Amino acid sequence: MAQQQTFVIIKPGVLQRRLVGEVVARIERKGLRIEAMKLITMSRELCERQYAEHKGKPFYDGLVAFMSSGPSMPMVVSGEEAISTMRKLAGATNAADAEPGTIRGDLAGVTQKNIVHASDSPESAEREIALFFSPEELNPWSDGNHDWIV
Ligand code: FUP
Repeated sequence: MAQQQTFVIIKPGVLQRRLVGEVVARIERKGLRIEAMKLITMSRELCERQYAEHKGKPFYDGLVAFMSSGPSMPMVVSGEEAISTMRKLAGATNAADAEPGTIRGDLAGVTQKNIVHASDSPESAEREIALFFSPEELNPWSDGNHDWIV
């Protein structure tokens, strides 16, 4: 089992719904490590770079408008198999398909506003982390000799 870094965005609307703690708590309870986090309002240009793969799709314009509509919280999250673990915690993209028990299943009613982004591959994670964070903003840490995580 490999240690990985993944990239997460707590999307616009989560602050307004006072759900940041709820989302962060789920990431922490799983034993993942938050190694970078900030609060920003994404520019349209940053959204376009983040979601370049979706350019031309029917939901693209709405997605860019939504993601730049208010404050969001990009994060770097690390841990064992962090990429797939974080995708499972997030749940299915489509709000109606997301299973109860997942972040989207419990908190998202609308697909466009589906609470969190989580990278889908090591290549995406690397690209997205570099897009949002400088190397100095990353804070790697370990649990040392304390085996807190079961
Ligand atoms: P995910 O990897 O789960 O974030 O999903 P995608 O990369 O396929 O989609 C990115 C974002 O586009 C989703 F989080 C929400 C939005 N989207 C829609 O609004 N409608 C769709 O049909 C698909 C995606």
